Amino acid sequence: MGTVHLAKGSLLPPKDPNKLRLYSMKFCPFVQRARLVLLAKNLDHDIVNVHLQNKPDWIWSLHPEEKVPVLDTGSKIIPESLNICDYLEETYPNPPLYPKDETLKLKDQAIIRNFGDLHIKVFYSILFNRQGLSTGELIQKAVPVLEFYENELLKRGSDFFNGSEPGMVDYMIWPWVERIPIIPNAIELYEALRFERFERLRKWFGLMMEHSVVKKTILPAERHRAFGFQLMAGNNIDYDNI
Ligand SMILES: N[C@@H](CCC(=O)N[C@@H](CS)C(=O)NCC(=O)O)C(=O)O
Repeated sequence: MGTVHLAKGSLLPPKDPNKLRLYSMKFCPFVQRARLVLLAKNLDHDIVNVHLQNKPDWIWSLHPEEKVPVLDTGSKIIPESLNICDYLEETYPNPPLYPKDETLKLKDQAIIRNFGDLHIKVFYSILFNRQGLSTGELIQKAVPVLEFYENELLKRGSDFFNGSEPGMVDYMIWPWVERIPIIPNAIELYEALRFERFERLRKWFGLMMEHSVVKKTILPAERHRAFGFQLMAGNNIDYDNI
């Protein structure tokens, strides 16, 4: 995916005016959101990877906090994953990733915001487990979140949150679900969570793993894990060789 991660001193590569450009980092879950939407809509784009530990000077002109993802449309520079995905949805409405009904669309947007504000934090608190919680205590943290999505699928009565194909909710939460296997005690967690009650979520996970769009962005758990180790160790991250 894309080029090597460009570091300080590297020049901004020339841009094809007819192509969208995504500024990226290979292991970033927020970037993955934007990639999923670009791929779902079959939009021609190029990818410029950025070395986030030794950032090139031009990153500042793209994002006020010097983060990725950023989308360059040719006429606009759009920072932040949700801004990018909503821009793509408005500008390239096919296939639609939100329900047509405005009330249902607002509900999906609320779910996505809540995922970002709360559930991502639960994910990282389980992943890093800085409080040294037991597997049982970690499960207590995970269950209400999983129940929320299980019940939502049940109420919607569909395989995906968006119906028979993934939509914005599916794509916006997927990158963190893909990273669940890197939780150190993921296997014990899976064992303990093998209840009937997450039947729909388990089916959703299997269908997402096999979906043609999602498959193009999936990285093996070993690579996510290797990235996580380098990040935690505070070493120079070898973005291009993980
Ligand atoms: N709220 C942002 C979060 C993006 C973000 O945190 N990106 C990370 C990489 S995964 C980043 O660029 N970090 C660089 C930094 O914090 O200096 C979004 O939704 O796009």
